[in-house]
Amino acid sequence: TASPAAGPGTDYATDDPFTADRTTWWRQDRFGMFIHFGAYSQLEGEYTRSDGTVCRDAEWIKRSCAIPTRRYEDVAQGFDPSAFDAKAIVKAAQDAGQRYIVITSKHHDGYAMWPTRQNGWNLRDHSSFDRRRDILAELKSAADDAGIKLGFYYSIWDWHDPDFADPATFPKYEKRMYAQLKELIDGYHPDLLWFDGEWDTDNPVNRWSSRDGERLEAYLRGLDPGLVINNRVGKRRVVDGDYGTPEQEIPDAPVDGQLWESCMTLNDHWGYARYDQNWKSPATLTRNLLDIAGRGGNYLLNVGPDRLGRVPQPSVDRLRAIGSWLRTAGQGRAVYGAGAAGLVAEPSWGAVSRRGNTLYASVRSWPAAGQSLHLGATTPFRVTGARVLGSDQRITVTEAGDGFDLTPSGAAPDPTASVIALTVKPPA
Ligand code: JFZ
Repeated sequence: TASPAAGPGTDYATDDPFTADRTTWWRQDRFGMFIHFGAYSQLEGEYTRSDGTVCRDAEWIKRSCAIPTRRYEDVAQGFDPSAFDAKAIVKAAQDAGQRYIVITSKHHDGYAMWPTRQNGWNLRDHSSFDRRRDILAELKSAADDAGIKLGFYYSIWDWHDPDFADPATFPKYEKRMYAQLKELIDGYHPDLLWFDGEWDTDNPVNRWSSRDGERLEAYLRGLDPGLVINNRVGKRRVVDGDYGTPEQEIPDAPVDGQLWESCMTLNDHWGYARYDQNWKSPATLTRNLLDIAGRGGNYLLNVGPDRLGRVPQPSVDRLRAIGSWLRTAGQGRAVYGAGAAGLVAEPSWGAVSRRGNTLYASVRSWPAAGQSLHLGATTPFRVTGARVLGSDQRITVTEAGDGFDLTPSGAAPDPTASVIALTVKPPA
């Protein structure tokens, strides 16, 4: 059984990593919704060439299917996401337990999803959509009503603007990009900007330099010092922006000295692809969130609305399943406001996060009756209490080898992952 509570002394609650700065909400919220939606959504992942053959891809379809610009512009002209329902999207995020939303304001195809004044290549001026509507404004208002933060993805790389490709005119492109970002900040007051397309490319050559990134970040901070910005604003992976966007889908350990966020898809595409039904299971998605939280990261999980703006039902169902896990028996405490556990080695049977003096061990392989879970300590600590969320069974804690054995008295209350909350104290 748990050892008796120790007397006063230092405790882990005082080493709370959540010192206040502009990233505080983001570090605590842990879980967000990514939305890939743009002119490419009109094709729903399939382009039929003039010879009748079909080429498939999602938000990269113009590039990977070599769609001539004029054809792609025709596609965009027919784009009419009349069923886009900001309230329904925000509700889907809320049902999932997602506390922020990041939507593509402009992807690599350069198409702006708001009525930008910098060019006509946007959802109001080049579409069949109701000219009075502005989906970013609708989303901002619905998110505000729900207390959900809103961020904008913005691609630096631009396939459409002719000034992008030519070094002589690149400064003109850059000026328009600055102006677009100012429109977004002044007009929609985003909480976060998620840059992309900063990398070296050909066709068109991407000349974005680390100095360009530094200059842009300083400009944005001048407009709104509270903005959270990802590191792809520049080319210096660790120092640019507020957090990293790891290339591995989920890093296998906490990342030293850098906040990070894994963005992932629910199926195999970011943008809508009608043929892609390779959905990840709710258990996998929930466990990904737990692994990420236990390694101190955030999870940005993507939906791709169809040509009318509707989030696919399989996405909504999976999001709801994750949210239902989080709402069960306070299991969300293993995620929100919790971070990398420290103190312990990541076990093979699950993930461990910590908030202050509480370790949350999320167990996906619950031991058979009489068997135990080993928790290896990387630094000495004591365990003064242990319980299973959503169950009144007892957990026997015994010191064993480099740590503790945890022996439950009953079955797993949750088949996806059951959370053992351990109260821990530094050694007396
Ligand atoms: C980029 C985009 O090209 C893609 O369409 C999508 O929007 C995604 C979220 O971001 O793709 C990337 C960018 C960076 C890496 C991988 C895919 N990376 O750093 O490994």
